[in-house]
Amino acid sequence: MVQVSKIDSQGYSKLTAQTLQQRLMDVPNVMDQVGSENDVWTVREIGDGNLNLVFIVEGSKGAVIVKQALPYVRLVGESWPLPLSRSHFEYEALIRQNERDHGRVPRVFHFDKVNAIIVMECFRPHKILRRALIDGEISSDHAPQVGRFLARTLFKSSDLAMTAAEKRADIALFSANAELCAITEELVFTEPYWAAPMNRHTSPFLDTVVADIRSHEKLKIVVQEAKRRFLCSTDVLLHGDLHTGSVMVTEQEAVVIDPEFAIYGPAGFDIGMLLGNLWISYFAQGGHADPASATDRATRILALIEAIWTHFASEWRELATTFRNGSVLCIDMFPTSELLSELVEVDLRTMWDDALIFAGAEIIRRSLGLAHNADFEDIADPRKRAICETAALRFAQKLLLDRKTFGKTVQLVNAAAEGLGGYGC
Ligand code: SR1
Ligand code: MG
Repeated sequence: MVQVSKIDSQGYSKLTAQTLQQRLMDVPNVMDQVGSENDVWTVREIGDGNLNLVFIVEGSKGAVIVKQALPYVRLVGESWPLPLSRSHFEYEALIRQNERDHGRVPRVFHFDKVNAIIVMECFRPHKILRRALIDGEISSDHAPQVGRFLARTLFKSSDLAMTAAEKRADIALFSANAELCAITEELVFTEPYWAAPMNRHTSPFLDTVVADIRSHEKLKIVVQEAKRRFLCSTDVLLHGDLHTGSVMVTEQEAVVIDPEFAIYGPAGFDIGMLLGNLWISYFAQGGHADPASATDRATRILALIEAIWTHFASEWRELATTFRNGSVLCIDMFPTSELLSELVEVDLRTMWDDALIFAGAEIIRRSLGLAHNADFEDIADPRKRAICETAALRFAQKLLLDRKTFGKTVQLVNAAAEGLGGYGC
């Protein structure tokens, strides 16, 4: 059982590697995992994300991760304040995700709301999926796990699986995660499309493609319509920031972390974020490996994308047959129905089309907005990086503008990426 801290009334104070043991050693659930007060814990700050402090704490019994929200955006500094409440939304999302897809997210051992601290399961020897892909470690075993995670967490938070009362209460709870959503609204859907001060890109090589994107009215309208769906929809509970840095892997296992951007929204958003980041990785491979290895890795990333979608769709169909206990289309009303199967296929097509648009927007913002990805950033030679980024951006433009011409299947979309020769840089 999760224990809520006794020191709630003392107010927030920032953890350091030196103070952490003192602060947490009286929490029984933490001691159970790490070791008793007589132990000396080893504490290292390992956070390399944009927002929070993250410590790994090791003792005689084992290890935990201690994540603390800072009252500002770590990437930018104190000039950009950010509410500590994101820690609460992450905690609430982790609890729900663990119920909906057991074991696929870290277990929470302790949550301290005032200090915005979550003590959670440490996945070892996992590494961040983004880094694994950069290192050429691409495993097809991840596809069923990630595809099912998406289907289970999204479907089970939809009106097909929740009662209206439960869903309304949950929407109200997560609606307060407004500041984190504002980051997405600005950094994903708005700032990349004008010369916002915090934007950056590989200049001068990307100047032409960036200018093309910023002056393309039709493209900007597609993105604004997608932003509107992100703002208006309360379809399902999203992870909200499901990029390849939010997935940790071994060769056999993939787990999902960091749902602090959780919000109700369109199901295609999580799918599109993840696929967008996988396509980024695909286009970056030429910057990380010799042409033959890059081609091989890139082909395996496309296969991974295809398999994730296939597993997602098949699990969604399965849940739509067996888990329809919500306020809409409930099993009692439609025990079996061919019409219902058609409706499920319509839903899947909508999610797929949305996902392609969100993926396009994600690829664009990671190349010319504020928050970039190591996939491209770690390519030291700017000319080489720009070739990869340009191919990715051209593909993103096609996702936004021409996706209907690709055909409906993931294979055909992948073929459009391949046709651009993204891994030839
Ligand atoms: C200022 S935060 C930038 C990005 O980091 C997070 O992981 C989200 O992706 C956000 O957009
Ligand atoms: Mg994160």
